Amino acid sequence: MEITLVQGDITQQQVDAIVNAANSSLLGGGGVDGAIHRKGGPEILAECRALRAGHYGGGLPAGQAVATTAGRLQARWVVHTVGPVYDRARGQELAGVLASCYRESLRVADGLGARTIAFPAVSTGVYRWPMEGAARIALGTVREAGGALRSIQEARFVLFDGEAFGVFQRVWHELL
Ligand code: AR6
Repeated sequence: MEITLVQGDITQQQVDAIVNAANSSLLGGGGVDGAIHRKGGPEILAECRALRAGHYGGGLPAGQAVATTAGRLQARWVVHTVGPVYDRARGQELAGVLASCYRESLRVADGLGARTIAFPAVSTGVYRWPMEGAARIALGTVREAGGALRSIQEARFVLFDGEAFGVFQRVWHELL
């Protein structure tokens, strides 16, 4: 599996699966979540509501992932995951939850047969996770999980601005 880094808008990516930095309600929000629902249309929200009415009555717990249609987006699926809200006092424990977001998203997308997947920098916006630490967890976890996947050939990190892109590039070169 190849890991690639690009700067851009995740909703514009031509990939099989797009990962959404959602919240437990699965009912939408700002940031990546807002953009995905806005551009993907109401079909995504309809499937999210159905998930809430069924298996995820209490919401999607942080660190887990679940797939829906991607509606009008070019992708086939949106994989919703819920990152942890940053709290320095619980850094170690929450790092495990953030790593789980990436592992679980890969597992769900791989199970669907996705060959390409795009990730945002989960938890680094509204949830305030510092970019560098988040990049280490994201890149390290995806690299480690890559070996056990069957169908995913490319995991693409899509960073919204130049600063985040620069941090991910630097961390990736340090990990190599
Ligand atoms: N494409 C790629 N990256 C983006 C885009 C985009 N279109 N838009 C923002 N980012 P956030 P979180 C970057 O806040 O921190 C929502 O309200 C952004 O610059 O989307 O996990 C949910 O409903 C940042 O670096 O997700 C939750 O309530 C990164 O994506 C909550 O926010 C993640 O920012 C989740 O917060």
